[in-house]
Amino acid sequence: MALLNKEQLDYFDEFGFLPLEKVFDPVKVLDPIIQEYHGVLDNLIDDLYEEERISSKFENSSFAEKLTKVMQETGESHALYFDFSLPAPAAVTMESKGWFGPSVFNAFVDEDILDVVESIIGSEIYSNPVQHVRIKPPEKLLPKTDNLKVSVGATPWHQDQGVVNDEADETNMLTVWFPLLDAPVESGPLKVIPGSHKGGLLTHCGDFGAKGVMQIPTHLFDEEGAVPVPLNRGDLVVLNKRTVHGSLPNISENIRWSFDLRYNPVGQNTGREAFPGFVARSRRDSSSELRDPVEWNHMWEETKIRLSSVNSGDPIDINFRKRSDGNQSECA
Ligand SMILES: O=C(O)CCC(=O)C(=O)O
Ligand SMILES: [Fe+2]
Repeated sequence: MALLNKEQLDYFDEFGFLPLEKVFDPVKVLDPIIQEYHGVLDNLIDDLYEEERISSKFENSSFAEKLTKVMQETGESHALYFDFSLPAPAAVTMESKGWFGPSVFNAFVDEDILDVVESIIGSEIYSNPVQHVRIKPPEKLLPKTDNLKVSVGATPWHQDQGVVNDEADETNMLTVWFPLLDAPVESGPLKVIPGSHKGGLLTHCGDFGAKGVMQIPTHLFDEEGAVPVPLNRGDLVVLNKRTVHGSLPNISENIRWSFDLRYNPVGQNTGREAFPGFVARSRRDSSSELRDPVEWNHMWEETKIRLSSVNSGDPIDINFRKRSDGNQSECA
């Protein structure tokens, strides 16, 4: 993929999002990740089986079937086990799980993806540590617990600026979302409000609908204008940090599996400074680019050790997901 053209950049400026087809090679970028996650799921299954929390290891089942069974039998998504992140800093312990595998890292620094990012935020690109994998089984197969609804149900309306802390308010943060499996509308891809990035940061209400979930009340924007963004493997969508978005429910027969990554210009605040980012591309100083997946893995391991020791001693108040703005009277 080459750099974006003027028409594409104008579209992004006008609507605050830009879906792009066939940006990268899904066989090269996605298949190794899927392979890696088979191992992650099997490890989780071994752990849960040992703890007698599941009835079987589901050995002859597909990835999707195994994951669904695990969620059905435990009533939990185990989302953190798969995620390339850590819980909120105050909750990090040495037992915290996450997945920081080489194929995941390779996607973060994929040249085709970085070309798109460079077109929008420039050539000095920092990988922002606000990043998630989301694996959502068909809703009809899951127990209707709040816990599962929050972690693997449809994502409520928000702006990404509203879910990082306010130190990043001046940061030119770009969200990159792509599916690992084809994500048609019924599988629950993103939905966006075109042009909503022009209206500034809206109030995000805590515990709205479900506990711990930040969401923008629908009377603050034009929900009728929402458009779904179905994508196939190899496609991606980029979002402005103020574009109002969420995701649709997964009413399909298959899992809905996506990565959402964020990038900002080198030197700007990530909004989650307790977690490690890295230089993904620098035309000015290519020696500053991180290209070693093992080093990236170590950075997260060290973060876990550091935050665990803080938590087991004298807990400090780390600024995470904290915003002082927003008019809470709009949340009623
Ligand atoms: O994939 C989802 O359900 C939500 C993703 C999202 O909010 C994001 O990419 O910023
Ligand atoms: Fe988001």
